[in-house]
Amino acid sequence: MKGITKSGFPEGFLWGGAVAANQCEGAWLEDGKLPNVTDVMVGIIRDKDEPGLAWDAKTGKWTMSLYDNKTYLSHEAIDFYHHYKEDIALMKEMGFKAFRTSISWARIFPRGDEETPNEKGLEFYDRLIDELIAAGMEPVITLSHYETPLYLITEYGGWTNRQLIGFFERFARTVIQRYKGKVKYWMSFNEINNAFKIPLAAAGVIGKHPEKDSKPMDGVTEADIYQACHHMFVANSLAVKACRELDPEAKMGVMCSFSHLATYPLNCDPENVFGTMEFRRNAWFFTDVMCRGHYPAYIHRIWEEKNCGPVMEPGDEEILAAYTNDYIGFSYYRSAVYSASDEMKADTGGAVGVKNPFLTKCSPAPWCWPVDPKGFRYVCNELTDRYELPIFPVENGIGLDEKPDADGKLSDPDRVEYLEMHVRELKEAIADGCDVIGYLWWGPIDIVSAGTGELKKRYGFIYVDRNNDGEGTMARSKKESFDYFKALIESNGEINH
Ligand code: BGP
Repeated sequence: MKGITKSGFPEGFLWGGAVAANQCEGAWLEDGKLPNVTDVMVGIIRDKDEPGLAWDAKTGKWTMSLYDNKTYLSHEAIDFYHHYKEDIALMKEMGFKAFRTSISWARIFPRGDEETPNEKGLEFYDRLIDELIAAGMEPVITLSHYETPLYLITEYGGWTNRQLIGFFERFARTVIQRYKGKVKYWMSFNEINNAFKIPLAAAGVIGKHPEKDSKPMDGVTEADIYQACHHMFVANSLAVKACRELDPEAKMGVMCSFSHLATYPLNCDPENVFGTMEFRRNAWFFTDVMCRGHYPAYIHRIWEEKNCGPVMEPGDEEILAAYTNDYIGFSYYRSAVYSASDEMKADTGGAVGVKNPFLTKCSPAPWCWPVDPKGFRYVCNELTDRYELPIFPVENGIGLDEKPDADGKLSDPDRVEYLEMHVRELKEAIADGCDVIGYLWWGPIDIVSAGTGELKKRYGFIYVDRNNDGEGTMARSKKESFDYFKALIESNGEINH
């Protein structure tokens, strides 16, 4: 195969890591930034912690109202905003070829609806992106990693409001223009296909007609979510258009959570097989629209039967058709098993169904995400077969609860094993014919968990001294996996043991 080196990976393969602004930067109100949606959430998993929003009957609007008895670790996070140089130097030491983060929308347009950007916010990303390039890394940028500015939700009602398309387009054009020639890989919305699972974080959807004591998600309907998704699809296409016009060398990808695609039927009972197909369509739906440029046939029946189809304006479908994405970015953590007689649940890692007796390893309790490297190869192949586009796993990793020993050492063999097993399967996927751009480890430095808002769930090769109560020095130190990943990158993916 063209350009493949003896390790099985192509030349120029983008090894590296990924984070999100809201999970690492901290400085949540610094230099003009205003809150984004995840700033009022402890973690994004619904029903665990209510978002800090209260209904103000006088104004008839939601307002920020943080809970005194909850810790919002993301507000300071790991203070990447001030530590980025030190952190990038450590990634450079590991030999990273790429680093993914998001440009926090609310740093650039603090409310979201301004005409002109916040220069101080842009200056931070000027420094960050230049630092990455100087360290030899390709910056991979997500436009919104669950980061809709909160004002757009409280004042405009979020993505169900069509006006957000224009606000997002302005944001996309501003940063694409600014980082033209510097950023080659963009992605529009992180895990857009989590819109149904976590509608507030992933699709900025909020209840519209709450009663006095109602909670932010009360009254949210499927129709609201499809409407928000339609607006996000158009906004995504306009971001693709902006990219083609402003920086034709750059690529605009989608970003989906594709652990969902690794959902297997419990057995060959046709009910389970067909149910699995339908369940997987919840994930396919998003790339079907964004990569093929039209709504798939199967969605029309759902819209009709549930009366939940979105309102579209003339010209929308033409925009979707004309501007499809250039590559598929995705996260993969785990697989799931579908049984028609059991309810499927979900967490940030993917779907949660019946226990798979063939998967004997999982991440530690309470998270217990089953480890399934073959599922990774399966997803890569499925995506390639369906869309024939380059694919880019931009999140893969394992969260562990760990502390340095008395000598300050941190041994993490489970992380090394997880990494090795997934890289091995990725190599197979490349041999299968998948066009894989790179491999980005999720959270190469410990950050705040998206799902639960903890710091105790650590993904890093680099340990950060801060705990769930927010205590610690913020000092960074290397775990044993640091050297393993370094060696893996140095050899372009050669597995040594
Ligand atoms: C994905 C998100 C990330 C992330 C990761 C791990 O869903 O894109 O933001 O954090 O999952 O999830 P968690 O942090 O809940 O362990």
